[in-house]
Amino acid sequence: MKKVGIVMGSDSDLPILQKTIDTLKSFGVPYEVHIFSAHRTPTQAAEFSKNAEANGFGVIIAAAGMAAHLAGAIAAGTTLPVIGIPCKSNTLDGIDALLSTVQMPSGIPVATVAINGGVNAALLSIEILAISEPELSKKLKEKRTADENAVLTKDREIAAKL
Ligand code: RP5
Repeated sequence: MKKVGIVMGSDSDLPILQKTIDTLKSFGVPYEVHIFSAHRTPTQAAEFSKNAEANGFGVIIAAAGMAAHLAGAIAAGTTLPVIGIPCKSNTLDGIDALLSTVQMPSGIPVATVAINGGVNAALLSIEILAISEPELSKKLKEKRTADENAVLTKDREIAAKL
C-alpha cells in the first residue's frame, strides 16, 4: 500500500496532526511524518515534494498556520493529491491559514479540510488510497456504519432521558 506523507510547518502544529496520525493508525495505513516549512526550510520541503511519488507516497497531507503556503508549495512539486489542513494560531482564529490554504489559483489544487481538521484529512487520504485498496474501502464503510449506530444510540438515550 502507498504511504501517506504528513508534513507540518512547525512542531507547534503537532497536536492537530496527532489526530491525523491516530486515525491513520486505526485504519492500518502506513505514513511518514516530517516537519518542513515553506519559508524556514523551503529546499527540504521542495525536495520532499519532488521525490514523494518515487518514494512510495500516494497522497500528502500538509498542515500549517498563519500565512500557510506549505500545502500549495508542496502541491507545486508533485501531481500526487495534496490535502491542506489550515491550523488555528493565536490570532485571526485560523481564518488566515484557511484562506492561504484554500485559495489556490487554477492549476495547482489543494484539497482543503476545515480549520484544525486533522481527522477529516486522514479520512480523505484513506478514501483516496481506498480507490485501489478494496480492504480500506471496506473499513471506511464499516466506520460509517459504526458512526451511524453511535448517533442512533445517543438519540435513543436522549429521547428516553428528556
Ligand atoms: C507556520 O507558522 C507553522 O505551520 C505554524 O502553524 C506557525 C507558527 O510556527 P511556530 O512559530 O510555532 O514554529 O509556519
